Amino acid sequence: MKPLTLAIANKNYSSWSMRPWVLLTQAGIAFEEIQLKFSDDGGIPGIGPYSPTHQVPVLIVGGEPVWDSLAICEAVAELFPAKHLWPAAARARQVARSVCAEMHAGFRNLRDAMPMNIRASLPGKGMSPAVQKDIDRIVSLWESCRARFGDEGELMFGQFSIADAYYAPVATRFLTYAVALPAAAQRYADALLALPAVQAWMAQARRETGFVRADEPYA
Ligand SMILES: N[C@@H](CCC(=O)N[C@@H](CS)C(=O)NCC(=O)O)C(=O)O
Repeated sequence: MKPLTLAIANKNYSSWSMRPWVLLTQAGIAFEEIQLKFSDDGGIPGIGPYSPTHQVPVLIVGGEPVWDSLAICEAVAELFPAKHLWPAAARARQVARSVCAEMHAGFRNLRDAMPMNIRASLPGKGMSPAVQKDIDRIVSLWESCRARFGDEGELMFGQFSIADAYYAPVATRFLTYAVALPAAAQRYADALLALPAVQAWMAQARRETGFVRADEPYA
């Protein structure tokens, strides 16, 4: 049995599950996956034994739960220091932590109006001035991280880091809702979406057939 087990929900809808799954997969860290399914109201039957919050994602490490996506990513970075999951340079690492915290705590308008729905095509749905403001801030942080820290690759801090895993579900939303981006932000979104782990998650999401009413405001 693998020492790490990650419990997630539907790959089509569960943006918080996507982050640590992409992190572990892209970094080549072996883990066992337990996939539970949302009920129509967005709850997760069967999550009780795994997660003290009754939410996904939850990572089981040596039989003990680590819950909440940001804590999971931090725990994985600490367990696998050789994978360099945060940028190496101190200032880049501080900014990477800030942009992850900003995602974790914010962008509520975007998250509410454009819920992740990888297999759907919903151009123009959900757009409003408040959502555009969230998008403008994301574009600005992507552009500034790329310009300042992105020399060594195509990703937010050059090489793959937790920040990319954190913004992968945003890039899938921009695809689903056909959000127009400036060129540099679009280049970053394309590089992010092209990561093998992101491609794998999206392919599996597209094969899912479960329809979750709570995540389908436009159906
Ligand atoms: N802050 C948490 C949010 C987790 C979260 O909202 N998960 C959703 C699925 S993406 C969930 O478990 N929903 C079920 C529920 O709240 O009953 C994290 O970052 O992991």
